[in-house]
Amino acid sequence: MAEVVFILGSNLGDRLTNLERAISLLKREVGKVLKKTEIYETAPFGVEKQPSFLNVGVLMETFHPPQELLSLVKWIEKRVGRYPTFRWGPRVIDVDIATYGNVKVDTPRLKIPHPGLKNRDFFKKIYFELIGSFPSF
Ligand code: PH2
Ligand code: MG
Ligand code: MG
Repeated sequence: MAEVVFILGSNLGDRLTNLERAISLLKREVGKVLKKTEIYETAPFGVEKQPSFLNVGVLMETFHPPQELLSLVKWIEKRVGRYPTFRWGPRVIDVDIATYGNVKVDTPRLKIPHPGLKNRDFFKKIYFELIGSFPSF
């Protein structure tokens, strides 16, 4: 069993509903929710000319190993209505695996801890709210 930090984002369509649908699918497919953060409205990172995001963090426990978890997450994003755009572009829903216990993963498909934990203030803030300390990697 591992504790996973998910960071979800949405900046297209009904952002709040998109986040809620993703969280309810995470509950159904991934495991128990241990903690949720406030929902934050955040300025777009990377590509600035796009609508602002709603972001939220969820701490969960899961038995799924990382790569399997990623496949589940991609399926959930599709179910919520995600369609392809471009890197850092607008999206209906984004479910990022920020951390997975103390496990490190470095494959082309999946990087854990999520690289965004280094340079995105809202990632750090959400992580802090869930874990009580700032990421040390
Ligand atoms: N996600 C991105 C790109 N930029 N900006 C904010 N504020 N929130 C996000 O979740 C976000 C972003 C790509 O995943
Ligand atoms: Mg992302
Ligand atoms: Mg993503």
